[in-house]
Amino acid sequence: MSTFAVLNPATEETVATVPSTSVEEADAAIARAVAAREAWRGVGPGDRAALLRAFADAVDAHIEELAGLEVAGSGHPVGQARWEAGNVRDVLRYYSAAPERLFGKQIPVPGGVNVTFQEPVGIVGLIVPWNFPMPILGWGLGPALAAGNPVIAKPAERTPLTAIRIGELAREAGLPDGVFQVLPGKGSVVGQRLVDHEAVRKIVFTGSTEVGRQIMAGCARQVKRLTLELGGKSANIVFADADLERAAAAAPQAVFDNAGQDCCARSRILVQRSVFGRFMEMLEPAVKRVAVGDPASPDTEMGPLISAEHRARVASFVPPGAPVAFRGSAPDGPGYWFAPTVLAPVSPDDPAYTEEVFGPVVAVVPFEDEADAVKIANDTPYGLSGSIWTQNLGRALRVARAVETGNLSVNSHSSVRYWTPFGGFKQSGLGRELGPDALDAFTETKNVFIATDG
Ligand code: TAP
Repeated sequence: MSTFAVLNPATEETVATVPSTSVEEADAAIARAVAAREAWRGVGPGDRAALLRAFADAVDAHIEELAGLEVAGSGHPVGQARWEAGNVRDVLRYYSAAPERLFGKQIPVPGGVNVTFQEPVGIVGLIVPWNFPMPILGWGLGPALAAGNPVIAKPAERTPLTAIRIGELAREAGLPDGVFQVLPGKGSVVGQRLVDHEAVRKIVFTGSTEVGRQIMAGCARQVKRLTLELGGKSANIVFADADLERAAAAAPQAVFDNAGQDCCARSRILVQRSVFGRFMEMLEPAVKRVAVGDPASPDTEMGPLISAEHRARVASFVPPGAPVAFRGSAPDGPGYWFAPTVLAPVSPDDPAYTEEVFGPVVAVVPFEDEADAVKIANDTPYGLSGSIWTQNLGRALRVARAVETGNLSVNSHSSVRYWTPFGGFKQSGLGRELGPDALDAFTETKNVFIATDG
């Protein structure tokens, strides 16, 4: 049996050794899910809701343990890791309300009536990246289970620990055998098998645009349903009339949260030229204040990067001679540390300006007017997120409509909530189902005509 060593990104020590699932083991898990499908679908809405609430309670009772696993296995600051575990609980509770509200329509037609049913789509494969192992798992798991589907999750090879524990908690909470299984292992083996196996009827993929393209092609071969959330290169647009102090204070969090390993990171800050100098003066102390260090300390705001390879990739965006305006700090010694880094002025063909860095590096760019800001913001193949800072509500709405991106915040750094939709434009994917309509993506509509004239 092959295994994978999970390393603590802050110490480089081995935290756990996890078996890598083989294709044969993946097939056996899919067979268990097939066996569980009818029984899970047949659990009455109220009972399914009660099981989801019991599952949420089990997660709630283990928040500290789950947070500890994420601190050790992913290097997330403990405050953030607690929030992430709580997010899984909250998502399960939110979707526990859905089974009892999952009903179709009745449509009068000549000679009878049509009725519709929202049927579970079938086995759902969740392929999860390493950057937010818990929330991204929960966002697929909650609506998929609520709609009556068995779920098989493939966590990222590097960060399987919390998913494995959440899988155990589901069993302890009473979810029947085969309804939720977690298969740690390689994307090219387990993930690919979920995409290729005919019994898996939907894939929820979050990850890189490159792998997303392959998954989309694989799903197309079997006309398999697909949720696709990919990369981003989002803009944080600061107009001259904004509350500059607030915008500058929030900008580090908007890009350095999770050490910049966030698809929604606002990794380009666009600042109106007339206030560029003042904004940079305010941004510098805010960046230097970011507390980078031991993820287990409650005061830490930013931890290490996930791996040595990833740190080398991030560092390649800041080569010798790069236009570093200023940097924050990071510990020395073991651990995959990288100090928050602000680049300016940046040329429009600099990879730090054009590509997703997925690390704590931000490019600050001046713009002239509203039209120029929109043009620069849209000058990317991605379209996931972004922020707009202005006191002018009309401008905020105009710019929000003009920026080709799925999740925007006005005068705030954050836009992702499980009870609101999560869009994706251009090569950032197809959008993610969150909010009250998420079950539409985990059910098929069945339409039945009943003749009343015979
Ligand atoms: P990927 O390399 O794309 O990996 C994502 C997941 O896919 C992992 O579980 C990976 O397994 C698996 N995988 C790899 N090859 C596969 C294949 N051929 N078939 C099926 N599954 C496969 O991305 P990453 O490095 O983990 O995450 C970083 C990227 O994800 C960034 O570009 C980021 O923007 C994006 N991301 C997007 C979002 C949203 S919400 N849009 C959220 C988080 C991350 P292994 O672990 O074995 O490689």
